Amino acid sequence: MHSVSSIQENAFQALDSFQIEIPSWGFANTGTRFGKFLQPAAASTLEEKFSDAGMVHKLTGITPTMALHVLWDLPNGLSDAATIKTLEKQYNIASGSINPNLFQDQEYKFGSLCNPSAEIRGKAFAHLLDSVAIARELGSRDISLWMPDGSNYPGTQSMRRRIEWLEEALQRTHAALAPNQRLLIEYKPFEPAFYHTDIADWGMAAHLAMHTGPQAVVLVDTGHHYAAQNIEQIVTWLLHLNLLGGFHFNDRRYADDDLTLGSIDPYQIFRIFHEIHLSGPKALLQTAFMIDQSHNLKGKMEAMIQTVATAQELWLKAALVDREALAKLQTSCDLISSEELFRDAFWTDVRPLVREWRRLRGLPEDPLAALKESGYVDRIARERGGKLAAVSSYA
Ligand code: LRH
Ligand code: MN
Ligand code: MN
Repeated sequence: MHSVSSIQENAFQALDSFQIEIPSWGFANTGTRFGKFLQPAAASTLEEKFSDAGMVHKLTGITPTMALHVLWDLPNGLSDAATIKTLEKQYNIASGSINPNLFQDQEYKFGSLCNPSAEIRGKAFAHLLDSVAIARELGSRDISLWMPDGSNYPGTQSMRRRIEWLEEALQRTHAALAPNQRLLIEYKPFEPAFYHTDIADWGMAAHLAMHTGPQAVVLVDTGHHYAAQNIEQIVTWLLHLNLLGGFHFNDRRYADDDLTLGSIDPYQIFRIFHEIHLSGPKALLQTAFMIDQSHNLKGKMEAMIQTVATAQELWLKAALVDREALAKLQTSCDLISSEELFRDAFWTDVRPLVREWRRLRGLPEDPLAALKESGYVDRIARERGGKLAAVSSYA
């Protein structure tokens, strides 16, 4: 049995080790392919996104970086980096992962890096190199690549040739990385392509990472799996192979729903976090925790804070698993006791511990309530008035 103070010590250590990156596009108006419901408080300029991210960090203390999407946030490429550096200082938020955008240009109708046209593949590759240069200029470690490439009808594309084009482009991108940079390869089974997707699952992404080079790793977006897939087992394999680069966290009921984290299945995130805790501090350093959600009904600020706080609570719950005791129970195949030990940690109400941790660090004990009291959302809603931001409906 552990004493109350050792539980608290363990808990605070776990909380001190946890940070999560917020996406710039989570503050903008997004929607589905059927349309967008505009929110008066949504951000439509880069400065507004930085301001919102700064507020989330001020209230939670664990979101020091914001992921940027090149086309949405740096429409002029590298020359926008100077503006970003000013905003970083002004709003106390650093640039996080840099996301190339290979899915909006009309030329990418039949693919980007896998397009049968050498000219279009070249254009997509040039965009990757620009993204690497932007990341370097902004001091970002990770270039986070997701491609929409695929096809809609059998027989219409050579899946084989597209693998070869992709392998080549990724290797050439790897050659441009600085020693401290990484290329994160994200997979997704379908959407926008509905017959085949060029990087459809973790096996393909793992192969590409291994083939590309030591600085290429896999990104797991929790929304990018078929229903019923065991995501924590995929995470375990990637950790075993030293190929886990990071996560895009969100929740879903059907497909890539991009709902707030834990709104549907918090136990799954707990199980994923348990595998990371099991792998130790080195795995944690190499694993980028990022949010990729786009909620078109909930308020942007509220939804972001909900997700950040939920991630923090689930991280802590998973830290509370007595891993030594669990290993012994697993070895003796004591099914009930091992499962109950696991479930006990999940069902522990960690909110008082998190509140105490926040209080000791001078943070609001309830960030959602603090947001409301601050009047921030009312103010930005008045000032911004629901302008439409340019964000794709794939998000
Ligand atoms: C694709 C995706 C990818 C994009 C983001 C906006 O579904 O998850 O990570 O960059 O959405
Ligand atoms: Mn994603
Ligand atoms: Mn997605």
